[in-house]
Amino acid sequence: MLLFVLSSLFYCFTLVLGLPSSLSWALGREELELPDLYEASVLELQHGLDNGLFSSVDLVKAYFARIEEVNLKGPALRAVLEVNPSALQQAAALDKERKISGKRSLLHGIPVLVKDNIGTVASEGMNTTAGSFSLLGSVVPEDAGVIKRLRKAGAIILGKANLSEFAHFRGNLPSGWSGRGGQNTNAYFPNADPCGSSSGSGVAASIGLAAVTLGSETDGSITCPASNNNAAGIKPTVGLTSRAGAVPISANQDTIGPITRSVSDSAIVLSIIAGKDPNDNFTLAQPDIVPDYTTALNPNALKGKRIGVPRKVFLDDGVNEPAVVAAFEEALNTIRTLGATVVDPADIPSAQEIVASDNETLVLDTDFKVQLNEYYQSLRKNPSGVRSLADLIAFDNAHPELEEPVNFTSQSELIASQRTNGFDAAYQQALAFDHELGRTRGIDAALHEHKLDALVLPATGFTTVPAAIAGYPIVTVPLGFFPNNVTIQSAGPLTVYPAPGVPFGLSFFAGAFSEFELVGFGFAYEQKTKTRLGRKAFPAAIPKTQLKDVIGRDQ
Ligand SMILES: *[C@@H]1O[C@H](CO)[C@@H](O)[C@H](O)[C@H]1NC(C)=O
Ligand SMILES: *[C@@H]1O[C@H](CO)[C@@H](O)[C@H](O)[C@H]1NC(C)=O
Ligand SMILES: *[C@@H]1O[C@H](CO)[C@@H](O)[C@H](O)[C@H]1NC(C)=O
Ligand SMILES: *[C@@H]1O[C@H](CO)[C@@H](O)[C@H](O)[C@H]1NC(C)=O
Ligand SMILES: *[C@@H]1O[C@H](CO)[C@@H](O)[C@H](O)[C@H]1NC(C)=O
Ligand SMILES: CC(=O)N[C@H]1CO[C@H](CO)[C@@H](O)[C@@H]1O
Repeated sequence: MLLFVLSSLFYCFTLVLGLPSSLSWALGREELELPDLYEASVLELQHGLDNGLFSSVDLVKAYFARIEEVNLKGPALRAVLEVNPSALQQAAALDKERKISGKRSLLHGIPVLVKDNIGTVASEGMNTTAGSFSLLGSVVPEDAGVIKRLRKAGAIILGKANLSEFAHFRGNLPSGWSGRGGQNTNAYFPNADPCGSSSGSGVAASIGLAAVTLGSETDGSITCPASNNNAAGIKPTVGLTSRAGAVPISANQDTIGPITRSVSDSAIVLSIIAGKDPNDNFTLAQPDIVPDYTTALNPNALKGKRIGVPRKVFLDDGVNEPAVVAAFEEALNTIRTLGATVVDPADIPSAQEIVASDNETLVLDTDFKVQLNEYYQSLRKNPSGVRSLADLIAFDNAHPELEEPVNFTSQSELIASQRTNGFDAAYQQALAFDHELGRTRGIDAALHEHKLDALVLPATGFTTVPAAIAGYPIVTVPLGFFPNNVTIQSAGPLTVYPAPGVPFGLSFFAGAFSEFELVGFGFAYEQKTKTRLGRKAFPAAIPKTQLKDVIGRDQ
């Protein structure tokens, strides 16, 4: 309301004085009217767009400039692989449409950065490579299912985010590294681990290099970068969002979801990308109606709920940083304050077996070979000549300067996957065990036994595994930051973790298609604590360009 009055006043003012808009922005009112892009929410951006304070063209220009400031220059975060050469043109068309017929959705004219394993048509000018030179210049048959939904909703694909190459399924490599993008790093401490595999999406969300981002998760790849980068993330139930057109690991575990600065923004994005897609038959098993997840954003959502703490294995053995443990115990008190009953402990019966089992490895190794071969075969064109997993291994070895620089040579996952024998009896057995361990004797059993609405754990450690093998959802929100005196440790040849000020998150998880409830729980906790606002990125990693710097300028 206040914003609206101010903006009307502003328009009277410019009209009367007839100042060119670039000048009037210099008069000091912008602080009152223009959102800070470090933190700006989708609703704030829509408010500004609807009221003509700025356009989507301005937004794209501002985000491009912010990427330019920190991606290769300054702290060289290497979060973004490519920006969309068609984005400004698309933004102009969407601005015009907004004026004529209003907005199509809450994502109309909103710039979205997507992980580079999510296919976008080459005619637009960007590649889809999962970070690998073996896919540079490849032509995908069509946009990925989630990209089709984003475009239909009026979103602008701003660019492609760096990632752990092949979503961390290449080998024993540090998170956030890809042949094409190099080592992506965290904005909260120089050279800190951004976590992966959706590292670029997490880092970009954390400092406002885009309005919102998409990542993908097979086991931890949305929730961990959300955790390390002070962001909110939703890892949807496998089959809620389409994987069609994404560079695969496993149809049994892959899922695409948002990483954003707030649960509200994630809920907005999920409401648009969720839904059935004939090109991904796992999506046909979802409920017929996609809920409007924004109606789950209730600060009292935890009231009267029962939230369980599966301490055995996942907390006891999985989390050893004192700062995380302390913040988690405090979070349990907050959850109680919000009216929930905390059931502690509420163990997952299969906990010990889950961490001891190699069933997941066998399933993923097998699925990856079959599906990656299919992916390469589906391409209209691939200049590298790579058409299979076997070709990929040979390509990497033949191009060490691109794909195997010193300290980044491992292809152990590719090689293990190449050795698998398809969907044989051992595979079927392993998949059945995974469902039993993750679902029936796992999350379902814990929920049922203790009459719970959800489970809660720090996002670190192996919290992601039960939900990964079950195909179940997780909502992650900021929990805290490592203290200034934490001992800095190595996380790879170029990265450190933990380190002072590096964030960590809190994960709520439950059964299939429980996103609506989990979004509510994450939102209630986020609104009560506002942890994200407790710390900012290190100064050099905070982009300086704001909307006032681009409005009314040609550049
Ligand atoms: C990505 O692909 C487009 C064409 O599809 C090409 O023009 C562009 O140069 C490529 N980007 C890079 C970084 O090579
Ligand atoms: C999806 O289709 C494939 C064949 O196209 C089939 O093998 C698979 O079982 C189907 N999966 C589901 C979940 O329906
Ligand atoms: C798969 O899980 C079952 C049940 O815990 C276990 O008995 C079996 O050894 C596991 N298989 C592998 C390959 O780890
Ligand atoms: C860091 O500081 C806190 C409180 O100021 C103290 O309790 C803790 O022992 C210190 N940790 C280290 C590793 O020095
Ligand atoms: C490789 O890693 C080692 C140890 O992490 C480091 O000492 C060395 O400088 C690295 N080499 C290069 C070329 O980065
Ligand atoms: C947008 C951008 O800065 N992309 C860069 C990502 O990193 C690669 C490798 O250093 C560069 O070639 C791109 O220009």
